[in-house]
Parts: sequence; structure tokens; C-alpha cells
Amino acid sequence: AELIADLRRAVDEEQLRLEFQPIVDLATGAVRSAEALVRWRHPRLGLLSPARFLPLAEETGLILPIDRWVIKEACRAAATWQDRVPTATVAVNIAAAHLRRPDLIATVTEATAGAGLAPRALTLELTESALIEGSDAVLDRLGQLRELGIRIAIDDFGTGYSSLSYLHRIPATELKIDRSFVSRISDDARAYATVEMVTRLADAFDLGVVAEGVETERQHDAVAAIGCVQGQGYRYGRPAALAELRAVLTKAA
Ligand code: G
Ligand code: G
Ligand code: MN
Ligand code: NA
Repeated sequence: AELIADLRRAVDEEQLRLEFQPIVDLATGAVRSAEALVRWRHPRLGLLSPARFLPLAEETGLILPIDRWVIKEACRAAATWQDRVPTATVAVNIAAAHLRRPDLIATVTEATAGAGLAPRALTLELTESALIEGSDAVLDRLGQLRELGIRIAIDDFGTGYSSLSYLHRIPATELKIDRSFVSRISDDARAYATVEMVTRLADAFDLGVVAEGVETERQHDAVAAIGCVQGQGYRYGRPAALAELRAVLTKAA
């Protein structure tokens, strides 16, 4: 209960901060995008990871102001690296509760416009479980976001209860292959086949594809050999402060 009161103050008192994890082009190693991940610098408990406070935030509805803050800050951050790499994009995680809100569109367009960021430089990451409860209203909303140019990634792909048919309905621009498959890719033929299948699926649907949680050289070689286009994971960089991300962003050849 005390933590709830603290969390309520956290947004107002600027205790939240963002870290950015690079997403690389597997063929060239170039970093042209990053995922924003929220942390809470608690006055007494120190730096808390999302796992410590997001469940509470979702229960109490505080996830909405948190996500709004994250969207706004991520857009401002991305605007600062456009001079370096004009095509660079930033990805933010969006809670299921947010997807159900009609004002998501206003939140997103105000954030991009306010930061002077092109809508196509922002990717919203949605999990399959958030999408599966998607009503027609949610699908409409996603369609409107796409029309505005906002990119839509399906996060943790392969772990939800989705059927393949929903890929026909959701206007996604990319799939992020869950790290549970990538982490087993070197010693589990089924995990390998899953990554391969999702990569082919993404190609066939003309979607981008990101292998998540790449930690080792072997995992990198495997996802690259499969033809996965992008990768994310400790092999390429941990979530880090904005300045560090700026330093590794690489211009397109
Ligand atoms: O950074 P870390 O690995 O601890 O993140 C754990 C989880 O928290 C991830 O699943 C990620 O999607 C989620 N997460 C991180 N930042 C945000 C955020 O700003 N908003 C929401 N809704 N989820 C986030
Ligand atoms: O659910 P989502 O994909 O948004 O989660 C992203 C989370 O995964 C972040 O909290 C990040 O810290 C974590 N992460 C990123 N790369 C790696 C990795 O290589 N290994 C592990 N174990 N976790 C990772
Ligand atoms: Mn994510
Ligand atoms: Na993910």
C-alpha cells in the first residue's frame, strides 16, 4: 500500500527514468533503433526494475500515466538522435490497458508532435496477450495509428495464445521473437525451427523481424544464418542511458 502512494508520486516527482537498449542490423551490426525500458529510482529502495513495480502499476491503473510519461520521454530522446541517424526509431512498450483507451492516439500524436519526431520513428510494442483481447475498437485504433505512420511491433512473439489468423487482422509492422526461443536456439532443434519459422512468416507477410535476447556468439550466428534481419540482446548491448545509446547509433551506409 505504501508502495502505491510512492508510485503515485513517482511520475510527478520525476523519479522515473528511461534506459535504451540497442536493436542492431544483424548483417552489418549497425544500430538504428532502440527499445525504451522504464526504471524507477525509488527514494529509499534504490533503482527498481519494471518487474518490481509494473504489476502494481497495472493493478492500480497507474500504468497509464507511467506509459504516457514513457511515450513522451522516448519521443524526446529519439528526437535528439535524429540528427545522427535520421531514420532511427525508438520502441516503447504499451500496456494492454492503454490499448483499450481511445485517447492512446492523442497521447501518441501529442508526444511525436511535441518532440518534433516523425510518427514513423516511433514503434509501439504490444504483446500477443494484449492483442488477443483486442476488440474491433482496438483493431480500429491500431489501424488509425498505422495510417498516421506509427509502427507496431508484436512483442514476445510466439509466447501468447494467438492464432495465426490474427496476423491477418493486426496491422503490425514487425515481429519480435521471444527470447525463450533464442536462448535455446543452439541446443534445441525445436527452438531453432521456431525462430526459422517466425522469420519466414515475417518475410512472407512483409514484416520486420527482431530476435530478442541474443546473448552469445553462437546465438548471434544462428539467428543471422537463419536470415533474421535484426537482433537485440546483451550480445549487442544492455539497456543503458541515452548518452550511451547515442554514442553507438550508426549511420546507414
Ligand atoms: O527492463 P526489463 O527487462 O526489466 O523489463 C521487463 C518488462 O517490463 C519487459 O517485459 C518490458 O516489456 C516491460 N516494460 C519495460 N518498460 C516498460 C514501459 O515503459 N511500459 C510498459 N508497459 N512495460 C514496460
Ligand atoms: O518483454 P520485453 O521484450 O519488452 O522485455 C525486454 C526485457 O528483456 C528488458 O527488460 C531487457 O532488460 C531484457 N533483455 C534484453 N536483452 C536481454 C538478453 O540478452 N538476455 C536477457 N536475459 N534479458 C534481456
Ligand atoms: Mn519489449
Ligand atoms: Na519482448
